[in-house]
Amino acid sequence: YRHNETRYQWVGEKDWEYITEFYVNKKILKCENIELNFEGLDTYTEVYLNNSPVLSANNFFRGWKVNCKDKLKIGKNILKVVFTSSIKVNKEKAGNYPYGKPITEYIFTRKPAYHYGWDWGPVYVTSGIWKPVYIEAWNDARFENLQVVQKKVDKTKAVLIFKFEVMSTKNQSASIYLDSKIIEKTFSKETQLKTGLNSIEIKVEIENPKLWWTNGLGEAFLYDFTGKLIVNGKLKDKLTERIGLRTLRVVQKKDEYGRSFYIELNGVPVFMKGANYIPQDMFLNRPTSKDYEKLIQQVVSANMNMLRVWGGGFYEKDIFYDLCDKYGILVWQDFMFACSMYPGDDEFLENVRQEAIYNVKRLRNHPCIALWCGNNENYAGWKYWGWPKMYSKKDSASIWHDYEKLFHQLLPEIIARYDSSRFYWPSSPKQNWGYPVYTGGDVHYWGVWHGQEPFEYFEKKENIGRFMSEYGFQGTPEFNSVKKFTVKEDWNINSKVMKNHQKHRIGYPVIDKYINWYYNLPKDFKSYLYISQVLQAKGIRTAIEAHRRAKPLCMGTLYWQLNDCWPVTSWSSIDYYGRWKVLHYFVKKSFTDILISPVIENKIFKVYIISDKLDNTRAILELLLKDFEGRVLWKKTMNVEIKANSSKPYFNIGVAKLTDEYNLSSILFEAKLKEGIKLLSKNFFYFFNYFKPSVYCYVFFRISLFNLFYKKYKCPIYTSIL
Ligand code: BMA
Repeated sequence: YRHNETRYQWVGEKDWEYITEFYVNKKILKCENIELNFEGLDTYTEVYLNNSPVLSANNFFRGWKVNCKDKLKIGKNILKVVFTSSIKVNKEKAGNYPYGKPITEYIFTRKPAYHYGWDWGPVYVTSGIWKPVYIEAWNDARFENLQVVQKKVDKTKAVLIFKFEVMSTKNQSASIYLDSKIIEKTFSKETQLKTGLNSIEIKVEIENPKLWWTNGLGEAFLYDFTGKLIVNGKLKDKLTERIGLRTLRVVQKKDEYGRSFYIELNGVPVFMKGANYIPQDMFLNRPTSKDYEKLIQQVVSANMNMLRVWGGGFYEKDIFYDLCDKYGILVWQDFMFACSMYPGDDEFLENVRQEAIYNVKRLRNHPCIALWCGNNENYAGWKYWGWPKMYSKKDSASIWHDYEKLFHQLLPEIIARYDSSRFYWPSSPKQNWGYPVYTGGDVHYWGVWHGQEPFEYFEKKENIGRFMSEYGFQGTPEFNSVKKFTVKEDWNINSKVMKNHQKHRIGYPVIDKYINWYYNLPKDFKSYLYISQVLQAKGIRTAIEAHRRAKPLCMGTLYWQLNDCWPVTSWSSIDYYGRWKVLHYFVKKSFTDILISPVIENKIFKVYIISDKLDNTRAILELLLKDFEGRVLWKKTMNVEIKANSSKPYFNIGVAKLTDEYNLSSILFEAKLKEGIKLLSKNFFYFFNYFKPSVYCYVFFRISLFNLFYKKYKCPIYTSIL
């Protein structure tokens, strides 16, 4: 609310103590094993049970279990949890950093990086218990984990191996039963458990299985399996797992454009349509299951099939992945490292190892997880943004060595061991804008916005890579949302409050510049909010359509960013309060499985049709030229057979020919695609307003400067400045 952020910084700078009391009865205390289970602690934590230390924790991203049987007593027990400010710890560690100044101080703490502030988020360095805490008491044996390995999956048969981990307190015989109501079968295994951890495998075969498909391609079918652990005729533990049967590969092979990078689902190349996802709040215990459900439904209704869980946030809660499984949304899952270079000492690496094992084991049975990715932009910063120049040659070699240990050794080893069928990708992006981007891997294209290039640059060949994992443009929240965190005196873009809720250094000036290029400067605050949203939508639609037209060269487009973690002017398409910006409506239209997309390429006006469907589609294409009074000046109707999974132009005409016959500045083009009476896609094209003269001058100036720098320093101007 308003500029509360500036008033509450002290909270993160202090240490905090949480104390509670709870009661334990005889029955619990008699159990062989009693564990205190913390699912999430933020972050440097000392735990005391009845005044005895029981746990020292140092990682937000994982759960902690401690045996506490000998510390408990019947009746009242006191639990004290003490948190040390991570700001203090970071400062201290930064002071001992062996290579001078670290790129950021948050690298020392395994906690969401965005808590320390981002270009769309405030600084709230939280401390506390962010997930449930409970006591678990058990006898004899229990399930520790289940991994379901899909050995073979096709239309005729699925062969699965259920790998149970069972903890036993003694040598004893046990049975495991596994059943699924859907296939109406029970599988079982008798086993001899040894004291400690045991592995038991059950093979399951399903004839003619129903496959799991992404949103738009079919049903995201899920099979429920229930496992039961029986010892001496008594049920000791029970678990349920939902499995989606699918094969998924990230295909990188040589082709006519370079090296591919696409998702192949159940043997079919699938174009990824989606967005980058950030945490839904600064305070992660706040979003409810309902909030998750609402957000993922908004993703589904915008025709998306992928989200990227970005590395500066956190490994999401189970419910997030459950919903993605249910609705057919694939997840590009980053490990939680972003925009920096991290330590590589043994203690740090061991901490990360435990975090990675914990999360990989927690998430690996979800069909929604498409791939694991090491980090966000750490490699880009090192390779393209000039970070090594901040250090001596020797130190930069050591920092890079630390990078390799973490992202080229530790994490891929963990994936190979715990989730071997999934693809590991060391860093997003592989390729950065300003360099040739189409040779392979994913691309973050920030020429528009950070590089202040016009929207038309989204369409340039050299800016479209094999998989566009980031690009974006800011828009403000709408007035109803702004009213929620402001009072009347704040209703000015330059007010203290509106500036506080804009975290990009030059956010508003950049928006102004683009408004000036494409529209006119708005007359008042409300109009500014409105036009900034229209502008954002126009820009991102240009990108999405260009990326989809470029299929199969480009096989994925994830704009930055889906959502917000507080009310702010940002790149999001849905604001903090869940309201759609104009962009989200445009995204929904631009992501339909069949899209008409008109464009001028090399002086030829072309009408593309892009289909993500797996079958050919017969449709009627209706093309119209209209003046601004709505009079039809020209009309053409054609029967078209749209090839499955393709992109190509179905109508071409030279721009010169059009100019001969029409005054292009006073007409518009309208294209409709119909299947019977059903409208599949509709789009407009304005020949005028392609851009204003001021933009031409600006672009000419930039390109000259760019070329000069490139020749001299062999890198783009932005990098040289950095
Ligand atoms: C991207 C992201 C974020 C950032 C966004 C907008 O590159 O990875 O770090 O918020 O740009 O600047």
